Amino acid sequence: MKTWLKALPKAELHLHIEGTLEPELMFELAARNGVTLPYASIDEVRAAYEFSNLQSFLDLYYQGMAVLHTEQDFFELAMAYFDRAHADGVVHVELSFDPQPHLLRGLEPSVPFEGLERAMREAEQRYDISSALIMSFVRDRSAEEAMTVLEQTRAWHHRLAAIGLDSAELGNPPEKFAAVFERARELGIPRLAHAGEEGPATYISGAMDALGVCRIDHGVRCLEDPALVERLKSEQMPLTVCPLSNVYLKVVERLENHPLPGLLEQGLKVTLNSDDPAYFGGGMLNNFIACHDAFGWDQATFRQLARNALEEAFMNDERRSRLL
Ligand code: ES4
Ligand code: ZN
Repeated sequence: MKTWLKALPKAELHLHIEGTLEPELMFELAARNGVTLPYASIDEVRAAYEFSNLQSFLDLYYQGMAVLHTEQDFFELAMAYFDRAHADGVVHVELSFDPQPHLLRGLEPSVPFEGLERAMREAEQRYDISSALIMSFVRDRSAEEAMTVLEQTRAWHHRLAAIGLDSAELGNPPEKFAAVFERARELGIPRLAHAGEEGPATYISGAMDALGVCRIDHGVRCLEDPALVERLKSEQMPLTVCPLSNVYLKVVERLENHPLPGLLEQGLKVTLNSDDPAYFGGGMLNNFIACHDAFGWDQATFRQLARNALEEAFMNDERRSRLL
């Protein structure tokens, strides 16, 4: 089954590129850029990856990404990810990045954009992996700052597949960003948002109503509201679910208790994704294998999950029909 899951052509729709930073590269970039890390060794970094909730992870995630200084750093980060994704049988990736922490550290917007795009072109040539770029706003910072970043990155908007909304969910409901997402709609940019990971089901309907999203990242708490489940089903709203992430961040106690089987039974359009593979126990293949071990799904179920992702991907239709 593992061999079969590896060969299954997979599209990853929910991936934070800063969350692919492995400790080895973190140390290498820290040394290159003169950044002091609060760890003595790579083992110490890995030992720190014990999370009690989303915030305890985010603290390490923002600290780790501060080693990224140059276009070349972003290129190497993304290329290292593409190498592993290719080995996992991934054929398409939608990588999101958080511009705000990088801009706040003094980087120019061109640094992440140009570095990531060079890696995306290289992955296409080297591995025939297609990809799309998503710019995500940090929801525990102000809507005004997000609006400024949206305007400040105008020169790159034509290269974005979508904008997203991530980081600390509780206390930062989607409505806070209604004006920013309305501006993105006017500019013709598709919109996504994390919702219903730690936040309640109302954040999922809020993201649809106030932000006009075409996809919900996570969405696992939708089962708390049967009317919402009906709506998600009738609209076939994609949910980019991240099984191992939910275990590592204690959204569920163990994968066997994850609502995934219930989401599928309800006829929802679910995809499987890795979220932050360097922090949450591995990439796409590990997520697929963990679901096989926890739920005993057959090949038809995995084929459907992979198909859902290809159908919903930002990908040209000629490539999509070739992969489907
Ligand atoms: C994230 Cl798992 C998760 N949730 C919300 N925001 C994030 N940013 C990176 N990983
Ligand atoms: Zn995420």
